[in-house]
Amino acid sequence: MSIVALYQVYGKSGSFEKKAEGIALGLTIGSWTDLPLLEQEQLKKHKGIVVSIREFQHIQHPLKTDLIKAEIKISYPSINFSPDIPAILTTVFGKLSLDGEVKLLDLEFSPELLAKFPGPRFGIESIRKVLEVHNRPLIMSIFKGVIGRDIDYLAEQLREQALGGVDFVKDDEILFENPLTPFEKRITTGQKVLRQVYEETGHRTLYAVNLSGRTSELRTKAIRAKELGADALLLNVHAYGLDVLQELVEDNNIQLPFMAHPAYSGAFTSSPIYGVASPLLLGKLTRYAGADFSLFPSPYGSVALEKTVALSLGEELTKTSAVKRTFPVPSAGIHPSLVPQLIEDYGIDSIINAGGGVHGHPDGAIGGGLAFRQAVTATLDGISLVEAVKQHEALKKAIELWG
Ligand code: 1AE
Repeated sequence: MSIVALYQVYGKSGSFEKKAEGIALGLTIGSWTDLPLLEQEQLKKHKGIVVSIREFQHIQHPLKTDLIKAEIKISYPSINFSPDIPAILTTVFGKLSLDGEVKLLDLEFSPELLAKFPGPRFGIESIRKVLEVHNRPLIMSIFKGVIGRDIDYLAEQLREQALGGVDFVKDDEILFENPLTPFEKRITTGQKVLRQVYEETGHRTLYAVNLSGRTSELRTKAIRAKELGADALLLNVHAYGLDVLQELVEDNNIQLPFMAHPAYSGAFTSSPIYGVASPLLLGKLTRYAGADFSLFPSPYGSVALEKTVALSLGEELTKTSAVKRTFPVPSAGIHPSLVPQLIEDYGIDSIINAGGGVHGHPDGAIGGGLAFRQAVTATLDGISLVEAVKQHEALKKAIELWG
């Protein structure tokens, strides 16, 4: 069992062997050549191994033009760490993350190590079965402007969103425990509203409620959510840590789908020279920790990721692996005109997620949801949105507004 880490570093051409060996030793046994032969033999199985070094002669440091980029691969024997994300991250990027211009790009888990991570409990296929929607991307909308509002306001907003035909509604990630819309009340009210809409229209919408509070409270709250009939839980995973998500996902008393929100992750991912690559943190590790959905900034919206990064993030969530697939949810600033691009980039096994793009519709959230549904149907039927607006009033108003 082992884990192989891929790092991006900068330096002078020819300097990377020394740097790589320093990392491999520094994060494992500390020193090597100074050790007596007997100790070398004893510690050999614990030593990090430099697997490869690749110099990019033509890619310079963004600020220091005399330095070039290199990628270094180092393998760490799993005898050094317990099979959990905190131990893995501390092994491969613990002190190293504090030590100059190094970015952790990827981690390759050996099959034996990956077997210790059950991944999502539900995954794309099971979520689709619950909704009985199999041949299109799902559509999600987000409560907006609900801080300081009471439960009746939330109920009305939920009803409007569901009537628009969205598949999921999620809490805003900034809606925490509060006296006006407490967690349990949101669940029971949400159930009632969504049951009514289902009875009236035959359309099923699920609601992901924000699981928040101190870490020590989360398990009890999640079990209560399950008892009350919650559909799914939203978690600000990167504020809590991935292992908190994994604990909750693996708990047999909870058994609810988990939606990972990317709030706070930019603190780790945004720098081009430091931190952790987005496809690793919001993609691979979020999937291995068990999220059924991972939200991330899309390449086109208001808080955009670079396109290649956002695409490889989606791939990490859906590519063949021993663990189930996680729904990619490219988000932020999404409106109906972006639907063809979203489907081209993420395929149908993805979720189209919008807050302002639903509520900002001239006909409110009902019109917003409907416009998204119409844009999806047209795109999958091979009809351009310019053509589709001739038939669909809600879509027409959305395109007039957002372009
Ligand atoms: C990247 C997360 C997006 C999110 O949570 C959110 O609230 C988006 O809102 P809109 O669609 O940008 O209004």
